[in-house]
Amino acid sequence: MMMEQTMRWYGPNDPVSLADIRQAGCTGVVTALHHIPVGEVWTIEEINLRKAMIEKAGLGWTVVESLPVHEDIKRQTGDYLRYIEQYKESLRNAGRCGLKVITYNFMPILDWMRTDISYTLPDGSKALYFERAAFIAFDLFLLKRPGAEKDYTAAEQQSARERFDSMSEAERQKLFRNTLLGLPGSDVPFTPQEILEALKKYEGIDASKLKENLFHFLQKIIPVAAEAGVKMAIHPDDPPYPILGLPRIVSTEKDATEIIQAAPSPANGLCFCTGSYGARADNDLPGMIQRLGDHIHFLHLRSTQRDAQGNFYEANHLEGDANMPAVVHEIVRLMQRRKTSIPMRPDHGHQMLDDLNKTTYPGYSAIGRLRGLAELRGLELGIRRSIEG
Ligand code: DNO
Repeated sequence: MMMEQTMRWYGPNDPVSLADIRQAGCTGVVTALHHIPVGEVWTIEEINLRKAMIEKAGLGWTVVESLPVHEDIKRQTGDYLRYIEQYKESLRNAGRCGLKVITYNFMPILDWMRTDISYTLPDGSKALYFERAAFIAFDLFLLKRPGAEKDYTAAEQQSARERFDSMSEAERQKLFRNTLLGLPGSDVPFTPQEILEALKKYEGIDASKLKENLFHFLQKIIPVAAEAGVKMAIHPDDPPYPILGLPRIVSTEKDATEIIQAAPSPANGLCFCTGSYGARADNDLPGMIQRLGDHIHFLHLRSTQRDAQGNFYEANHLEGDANMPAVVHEIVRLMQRRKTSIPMRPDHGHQMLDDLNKTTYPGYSAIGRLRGLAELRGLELGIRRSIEG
């Protein structure tokens, strides 16, 4: 039994087609109804329409990424009770349509964050990059977040200043755009004022309050998910620590364990993203699979290369800091133990070859992901054969 091989597909407007994904060797896609505004119900009709489109291309759809959580739920403000009811309705509809896994995250305002989406590697391919000095320069000198200095040491502020002074105006604008790409609807240019207003709404919400809000949400939705036959998979924070003064609560093994304990059920689970958890040196990835494996419902496999300054870029899938052979070894054993196949996708990939001339979603060009998938598939097969003889 192999992992179920999928790729993320952003829907009909994705420049990477369903046929491309099928030719990469996938049996399914991971996708979402991106046209439905955050918080609104995913109806049976809309889900089935999308499913039919995917099945017509010879692929399956069982994993949702993502069913996003409305900001009101994360803050417990405004209409959050109505949004929770609507979330439940979407879960019931997803179950009725045969969807099995629902990926979501609980990162305030932002999703993933990088300072550079086309960091050129020695071989000429391009990767996503998080450069700490550039990020601090963004925070201090572009966003000008009140009180931001408190979060950084004098040495860090100094190197951010030097980094900022070395940038042209065009580079500064690019940094601003890149850093805010992980914001919902971020093809629209945000102004610093808009971001500062969004941040202001989180004043008074620290990590323990945000955790309380997540646990409350889970206690409401997990029984519904269980009844509907779907499993929830929370995606970790990326990068896995607080940024812009916002709390982050899904960054470590301890966080993941507390989340599972907050609403005990097989339906309360994890999207195990080796790239996000792996950006912290203190996360033991193979050990986390051993200890949390019963709750891992979806896998994002990728590796980052960290340095001592807190910078990291996304390495080739079998290189970088994640010990991918050890990770895949644990996954193979986990699937044997659970007697089930766990869906995976190669997370991100380098922009390379013909894709260097194309515009795709950052991290989601076809050829780099195809390379990653092919390497991971071979690694898994080799490990399985060596275990099973
Ligand atoms: C980035 C992705 C995340 C992920 C969400 C899940 O490439 O891994 O955007 O889809 O955090 O809710």
